[in-house]
Amino acid sequence: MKATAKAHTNIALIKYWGKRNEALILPTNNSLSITLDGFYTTTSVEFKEELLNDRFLLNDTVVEGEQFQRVTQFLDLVRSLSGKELFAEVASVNAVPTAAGFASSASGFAALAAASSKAIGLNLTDTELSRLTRQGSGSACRSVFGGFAEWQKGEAEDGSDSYAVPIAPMEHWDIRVAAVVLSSKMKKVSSRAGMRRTVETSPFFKGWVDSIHQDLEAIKEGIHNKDFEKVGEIAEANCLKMHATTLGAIPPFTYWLDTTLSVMQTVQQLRDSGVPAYFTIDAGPNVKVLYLPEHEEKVQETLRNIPGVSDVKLSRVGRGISYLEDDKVV
Ligand code: 2P0
Repeated sequence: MKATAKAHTNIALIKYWGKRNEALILPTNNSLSITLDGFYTTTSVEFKEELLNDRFLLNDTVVEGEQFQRVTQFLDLVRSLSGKELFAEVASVNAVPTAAGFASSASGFAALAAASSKAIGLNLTDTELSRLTRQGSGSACRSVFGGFAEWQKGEAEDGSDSYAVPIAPMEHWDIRVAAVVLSSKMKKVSSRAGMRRTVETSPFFKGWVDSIHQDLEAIKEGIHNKDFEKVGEIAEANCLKMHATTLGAIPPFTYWLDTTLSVMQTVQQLRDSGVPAYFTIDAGPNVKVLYLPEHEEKVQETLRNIPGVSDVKLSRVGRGISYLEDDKVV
């Protein structure tokens, strides 16, 4: 009863920002992301008769507290789906530098969902796996798929129609993402708390939700036609709208640092000089820059030279879940 799965992080071009049901992790809006090959988590899960509790090792260190609780609560879902009351040993290795500002929860929960459901004998379709993964962490449901994926928010109160669907495979389009690392400090407002405060108090939240449909339709057309300028413009504007909602919250907050603005301005200057590049930012200060392969050298050099930038990590579009045996994909 053992399985190992590998899942990659993703970066949203249309952001998930706001829940309509916190317990089931149901969002207020659809979102769309690129799965990234550079950052991933590999997780092994083994269910054993003799265990009296779950155990969770992350990078060879035993994890307790809140992080452990989230893993064990997720395993409870897997146990109840399978009807088997067995505890598990979970070992994860993260190739997602926390400092790069990627949510390791996306690759983490996608790998955990895939490995645990396989180990316990559930034979899930990708849709079923995405729906299960969502209940660990919302953005993780998009990492079940490679390439470009959309999380459909669904309408049902039980979440049965809230899962990700593939929009285009990784081979469709070679676009690149540079993760610009500014700060490794823990953020003051977690994305969960930030979403909640925004939904409950920001007068801009309605405007955010109302604008999503148009952004989604346009970006899907842009992805289909490989129209980089169109995709970049929509992604950048969508990110700015998401961050604008936090300034209207009570109390107001922002994830940006002064260096975040420096990177944003540098990206705009790159564009003015004829290099198409666009930024997007998640619930943290670090900036992700979208660009095309032919501009990799120029983009990387420009970003590295910004004062306050500590690292720039490059990634291509990545694959969805894979299962491993003896380090080989099966
Ligand atoms: C996203 N973010 O679409 C957005 C953009 C942050 C900003 O998904 O509470 O860790 O586990 O569902 O998925 C971060 O939120 O939140 C996130 P939960 P998650 O990628």
